[in-house]
Amino acid sequence: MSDKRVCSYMVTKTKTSTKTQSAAKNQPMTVADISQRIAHHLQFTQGEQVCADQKPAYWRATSLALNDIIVEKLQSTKTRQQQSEAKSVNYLSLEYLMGRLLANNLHNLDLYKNTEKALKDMGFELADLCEEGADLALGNGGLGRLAACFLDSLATLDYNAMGYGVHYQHGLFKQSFVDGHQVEAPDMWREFGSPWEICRLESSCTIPLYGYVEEIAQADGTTASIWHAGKMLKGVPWDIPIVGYNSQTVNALRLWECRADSAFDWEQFNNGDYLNAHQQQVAAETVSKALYPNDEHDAGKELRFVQQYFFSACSVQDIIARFENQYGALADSKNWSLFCDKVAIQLNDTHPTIAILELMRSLIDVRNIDWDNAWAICQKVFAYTNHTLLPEALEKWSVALFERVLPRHLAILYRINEAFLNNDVAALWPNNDDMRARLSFIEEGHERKVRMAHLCVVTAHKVNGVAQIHSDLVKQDLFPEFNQLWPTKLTNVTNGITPRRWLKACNPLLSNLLDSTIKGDWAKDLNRLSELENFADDEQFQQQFMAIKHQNKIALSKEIKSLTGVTVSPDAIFDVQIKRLHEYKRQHLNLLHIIALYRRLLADPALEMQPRVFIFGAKAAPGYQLAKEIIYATNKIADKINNDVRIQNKLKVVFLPNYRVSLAEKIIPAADVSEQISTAGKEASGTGNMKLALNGAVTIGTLDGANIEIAKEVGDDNIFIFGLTVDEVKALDTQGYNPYEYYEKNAEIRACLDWLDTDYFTPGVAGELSSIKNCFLSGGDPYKVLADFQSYADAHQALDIAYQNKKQWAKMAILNTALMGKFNSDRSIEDYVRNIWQLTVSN
Ligand code: 26W
Repeated sequence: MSDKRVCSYMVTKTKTSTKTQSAAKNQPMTVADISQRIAHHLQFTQGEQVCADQKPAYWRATSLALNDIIVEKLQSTKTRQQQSEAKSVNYLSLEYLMGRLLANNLHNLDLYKNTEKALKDMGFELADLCEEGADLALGNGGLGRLAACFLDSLATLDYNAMGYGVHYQHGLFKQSFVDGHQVEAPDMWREFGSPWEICRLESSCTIPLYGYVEEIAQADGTTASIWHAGKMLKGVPWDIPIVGYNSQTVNALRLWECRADSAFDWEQFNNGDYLNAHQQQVAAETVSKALYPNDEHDAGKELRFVQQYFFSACSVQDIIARFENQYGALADSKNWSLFCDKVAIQLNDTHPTIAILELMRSLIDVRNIDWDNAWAICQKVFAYTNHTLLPEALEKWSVALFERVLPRHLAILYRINEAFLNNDVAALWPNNDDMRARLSFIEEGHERKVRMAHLCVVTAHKVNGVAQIHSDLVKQDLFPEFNQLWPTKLTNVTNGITPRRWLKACNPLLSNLLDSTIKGDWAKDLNRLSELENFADDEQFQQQFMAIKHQNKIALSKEIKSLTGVTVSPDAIFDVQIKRLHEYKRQHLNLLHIIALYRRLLADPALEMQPRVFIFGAKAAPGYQLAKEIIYATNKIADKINNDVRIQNKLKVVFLPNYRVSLAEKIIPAADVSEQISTAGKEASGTGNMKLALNGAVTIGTLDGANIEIAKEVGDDNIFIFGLTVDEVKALDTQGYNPYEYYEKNAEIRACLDWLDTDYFTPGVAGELSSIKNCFLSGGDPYKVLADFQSYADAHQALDIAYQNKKQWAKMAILNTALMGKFNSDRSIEDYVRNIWQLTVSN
């Protein structure tokens, strides 16, 4: 420990108190206040001990000190929200990709600079300490990160909102590479507890499942259903505060942890079988043990089904309990309609669909509300967001499994289905069995299945897609009959990203430049960035802007060196593709083009070409074989290219391991080029495209998802669009797509693919990369990589030429930053508020 540290610690130690003067007066925290709070936690929470590495202790003490301030604000927010009786939105999502919280919370409370000073006096760099925190990686990709951005915006805009999620013990797996292969290890984000969580024991709930339903005839001729559950789970909520940026509000993200219900299971198993009772505890804990690492693919496992139900039931019970706490019992008929005025529930994809059935059950069986009223409430309260059109991601659960785990819920589902088919469907398509079969919640076949999306669409008052083209396709291709039935139900809310995390916090150099160039707070009103248009041609500004990009590239080069051992030059074009690994996202198109560039360079070492570094970051679902093979092939090809002196460093390829939010925060500020190259019609929106463009990267992309809207904002001159359109992809499918044609006609494609059959990239083991060639040819190339290859390669050539003109490129980069105002998640939230949730601000 340095003298300086001992000294500052001793000084503050004498006057520790958790509530400091400036907090009490609601004034900004001074440096002294912050030091004092940190010292308090070092001494009393941590019981500070002298050890070699003090960073973890200081990170924790700083986080705890900040959390004290945040919790005070959370309490005052709660009081204010209760008094104003503002309607609340409850965001139900199985996934939240929160990333790290320290820097972001400090920025949002405007305490970053003072905390930096306080820690400097103690001998620490705040930026270094922030690196100590684990990412909260409780999600897979886009859907989970979107949920995190939305919570940030809801708090920033002072809306009354609660995020509900699962308190996974292990978030998304950690990824490393061993000889180029992906290896997974468990994520231990809270091995020693997290400083941000508060356990709300008082709000625990019990969740029944399994068992059977008894129907009892009532005196009035109706039947009452009594569910005799075979098992009980306990839901324990952990709250993570969500701090708004420069706002009055701190909301909460409530994450449910599953435990055995002791009263139930201990009693049943305790008699003479103490150890078996422990087994029950362990079994219950598996429900919230781990995040399912699949995106866009439904695993169909019972544990996942139980996880979804457990989560949905805890959340619904909690929503009702919070309502009844504030407004009185729901069984009181006056309060039914009040419930709809005060509560909105948003389903983040179909994963929490069972919440609909659970709310029906709670109202009918527990609160004696009649069917029609219960159904009317559900229809008013629920809305559903669709995030994907891929058929393999559309959830279907086997009826047999449903019946075994949730017999009462299945009975409710059947009744909703019957009413829907007999009333709505029969009215528009009388005597049409084909239509009944198509729209029924039940897919018939050798294994009957429940179509979760159908229940969502029929119940929800609004169903939205996440970018205009995606929403159009939801209407045209996915749910055309539902759109005919209810022409105003299907709508669009284009996704957005929070400019706080994705510019202010992750790119401090650019943020400072924007602060000094733009009037007002651009981080609160991102449209202000359009003022930069006036500077796009200004040479001095161009130089400043590009000098910052260069600084960020130097920082990323160091990170690349330490993560991969590869040396890259910050003078090269940094070309970035960061997202989950999936065939439809076409990392293998990027790879095929890299192979082509490499061939061209070998054929002509003097080839005129800007030096280029291709940077990948992607995790493959552990069971997704082809995705893993694409990672392996990229690593092997990278190895060969990076060590080939003949190409004089004109080409480098790096695959950064363990792509996650905190790594994205380092890559994005340093990117020159953003790869958004999915097959048209397959990427619902994309949000990485927005983050990269906001930080001054120029997009090379297809007319897919939000790329289309980005292109509209920045203009055709400031984006490189290539490839088939949605209509052309459809036409090609109708006509019959044959990848062999491209292989035969295009010599470059043929040479690149044949190269993969040799042992050139995998010395001594010919054919190790043949699976990649096969996925194009014998696999049928379902995502049309070969069809788009030439157009992609041409777009890259145009990009290369554009980059040579420094001023032209600077202008493009600046305009990309300037014109991203639309993609602020605050705008998305205001769209939801206006068109779907009908909230009012609570301040
Ligand atoms: C059942 C397994 C499973 C798990 C996750 C299926 C599907 C998912 C998600 C819907 C996948 C996902 O993250 N989709 C992405 O959502 C983003 C936010 O709207 C969009 O920007 C992406 O385009 C979309 O792929």
